Amino acid sequence: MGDLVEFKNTMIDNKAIARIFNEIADLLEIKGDNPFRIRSYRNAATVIETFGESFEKLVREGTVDLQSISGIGEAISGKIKEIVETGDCKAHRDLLKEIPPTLLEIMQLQGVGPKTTAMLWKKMGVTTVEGVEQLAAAGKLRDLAGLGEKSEQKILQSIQNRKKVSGRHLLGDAEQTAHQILDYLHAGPPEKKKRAKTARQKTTSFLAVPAGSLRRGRETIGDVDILVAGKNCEAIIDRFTQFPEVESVLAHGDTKGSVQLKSGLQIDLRVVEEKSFGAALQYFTGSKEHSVALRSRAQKMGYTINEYGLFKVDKKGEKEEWLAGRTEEEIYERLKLQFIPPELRENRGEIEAAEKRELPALIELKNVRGDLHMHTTETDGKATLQEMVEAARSRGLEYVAITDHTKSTRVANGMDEKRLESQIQTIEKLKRKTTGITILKGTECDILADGKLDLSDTVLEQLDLVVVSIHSHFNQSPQEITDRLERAFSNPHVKIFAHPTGRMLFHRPPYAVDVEKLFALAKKHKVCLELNSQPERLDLNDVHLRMARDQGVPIVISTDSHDTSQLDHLKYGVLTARRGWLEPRHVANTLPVKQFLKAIART
Ligand code: DGT
Ligand code: CA
Ligand code: CA
Ligand code: ZN
Repeated sequence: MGDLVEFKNTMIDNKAIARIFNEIADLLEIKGDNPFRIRSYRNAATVIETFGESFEKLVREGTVDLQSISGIGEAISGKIKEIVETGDCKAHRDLLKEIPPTLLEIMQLQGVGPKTTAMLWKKMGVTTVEGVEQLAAAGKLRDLAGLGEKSEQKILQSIQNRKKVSGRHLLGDAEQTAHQILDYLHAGPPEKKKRAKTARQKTTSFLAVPAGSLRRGRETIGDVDILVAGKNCEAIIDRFTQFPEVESVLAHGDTKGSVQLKSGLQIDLRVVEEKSFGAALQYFTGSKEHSVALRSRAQKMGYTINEYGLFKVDKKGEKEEWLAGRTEEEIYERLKLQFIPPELRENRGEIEAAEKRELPALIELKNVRGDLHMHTTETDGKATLQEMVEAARSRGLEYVAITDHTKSTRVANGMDEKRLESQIQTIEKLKRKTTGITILKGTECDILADGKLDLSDTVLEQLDLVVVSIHSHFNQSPQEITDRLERAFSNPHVKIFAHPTGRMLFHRPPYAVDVEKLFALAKKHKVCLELNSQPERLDLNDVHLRMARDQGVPIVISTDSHDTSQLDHLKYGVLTARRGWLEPRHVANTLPVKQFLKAIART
């Protein structure tokens, strides 16, 4: 939304003025205002944008009566002057107070006009593209007057296209793509050599691993870096450039290939000698900040490191002797450091900790025994209760909590007390038939604007696990949110606060939660904070997790799955937890179910 307000104190070109008028027209259309008035703003916008001279200049010089220009009436002329003089327009501002500005983004989607936007807002309470995406993905948009399934697909496509242009990519998307490419590379030789079986054996003799921000598990990825060591490397680069999803080949050399995929993601592949694979992996994993600090340590010790290895330096500062480089481990060892896991390599104190041999024993995927946040077809999930439980069991989880939405979240078909009680019965029945996994009866209960919970205590007390979250009134002040949380957390049934800051990567900033106060409240009331593993959430983030850890705030890692396949998102949560320096002991759902329930009990 930054582009709505960016032009204060700057030159106002015709385009900027036109944009304000177009937005006024958009907002009036959403409002259902007089069509003639809307038309006059649109006309004026076109006239201004295509006009030969700068309106700013015309206004400042004052020699031309703006109203003499065809398409510019009295009202518009006044507003042009106002915009040139103040950089802003009151009518525009007033409309933005009345109508959520994020609706303008919805209206820009293909297949969505002002009427649909208004309907989404007024009838369904949807104000963000993300909300539209959820509805469309759940097949709930098609029933909206006159839309149909085809338009729904078109809208979904348009939302996906929109994501591509943002420059960075979600960890989840990048990781999946990287794995597809690695599988593809390992599956065979380049197209031109058709010697399927024997060649397959040959090409398995190379090592290919992701490096860069992907290996460090950052929440967003600029480009994917892949490192390859082995023989027959030209063939590997050839095959790489022939990956079916490639849109264009950016570079194709002897030791390096670079491609842009149809999704917009760029992949760099580098081939290195086995002897320096560890050094190259260390170098291309980064981060740059970590590597800089590491290099300066090496220098002090009389070494130098680069992507080829660690070398001893003579008195003249020249490379003397190759000492290490085959593995990362031997490089860190030479530098008298504990091996530093990639997720910690951000120069946030890891080198100092490694020197003292005090690195955390980071949590691993296999440590997580339960998943405490997931949805079923009862609300906005795509899989049934049975399917979710079965999928969790087949992934080796020891327990799951079923946490469907509550009635205030109408877009997700949230449940009232009656429906939840009936789900409780269903779960009881399923529990009697199920072995090998413990099913916890839960809810993801909305915290209403004033901090009250969306369900009555009489039904909350029948549950094993009450997860609460904020899904509305995102624009409250920090104080209002603190008060809201204080009230919610004082309900003794509340055990977990889900996606605590509400941010959605590329979609929505966090609400104005005061994180320090949140941590204090969580500790005071013994409420666990969730690390939500959805790639677009990863909320709490790595920095917050580390603060929470240092302050002794209990954490759980959950997937918030809306489908069986999303149970695998747990790995993104664990990566983020590792970036937050978390050990198993900081994460309550690394405990077996009985101990877990005891640990989160509030009395
Ligand atoms: P990204 O792609 O923006 O998500 O972040 P990275 O960390 O993957 O950065 P990228 O792709 O530009 O480079 C991959 C790694 O290569 C980076 O983490 C460290 C290393 N690297 C790149 N440029 C430099 C450099 O100028 N100096 C040093 N020391 N390392 C570099
Ligand atoms: Ca990268
Ligand atoms: Ca790169
Ligand atoms: Zn949820």
